[in-house]
Amino acid sequence: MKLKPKCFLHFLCLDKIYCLLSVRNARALASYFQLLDVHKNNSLNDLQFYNFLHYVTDLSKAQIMLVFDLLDWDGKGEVNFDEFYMLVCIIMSHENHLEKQFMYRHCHPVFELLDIDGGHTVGPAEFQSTRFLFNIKKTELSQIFKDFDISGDEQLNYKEFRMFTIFCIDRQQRKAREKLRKQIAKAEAAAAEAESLSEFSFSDL
Ligand SMILES: [Ca+2]
Ligand SMILES: [Ca+2]
Repeated sequence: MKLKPKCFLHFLCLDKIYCLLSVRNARALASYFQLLDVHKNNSLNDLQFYNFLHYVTDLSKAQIMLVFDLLDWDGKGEVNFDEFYMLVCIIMSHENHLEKQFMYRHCHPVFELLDIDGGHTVGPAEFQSTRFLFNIKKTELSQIFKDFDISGDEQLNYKEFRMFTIFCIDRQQRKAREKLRKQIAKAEAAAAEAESLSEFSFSDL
């Protein structure tokens, strides 16, 4: 999933810890939602929703309609502002490589979103069809179930899913620490090299 260039969402700023918009940005988004809501019933139907997502992302029609059905969990044929806001935060998280952070911070709503059949568990097929929302690689799926399906029913219940999100964040933080450590080591090596070079030129004079 990628945001198309020059669309309105590029002007919004997502909080990197909570993966939510500021009050000012949320107000701007509410005004944008009102512009899309041409029938003035505080919701978007599938056609309005499709045109919005088709305009701002590279998602296919099938993916857009799946997202619509996920958000419209009660089958009313409409998406209200709260659901729209959550979707925008998911898109922005994806765009900022914070999708795992979003899953961790908003674990329960995400779990409910991915539980397509409402059976209170997320199965491999549900993960497979929704993985584009949170950038979960196809090759990761079987490992996820191997590692976190403690009860062995080939489904993740909420506790198992929560453990998976904690693991994702932990792995992400470990990678970030490793990256920082490498950057510091590189900077120290460069500084040491510069120092030895300056010593060499002074002794040379
Ligand atoms: Ca399910
Ligand atoms: Ca399980």
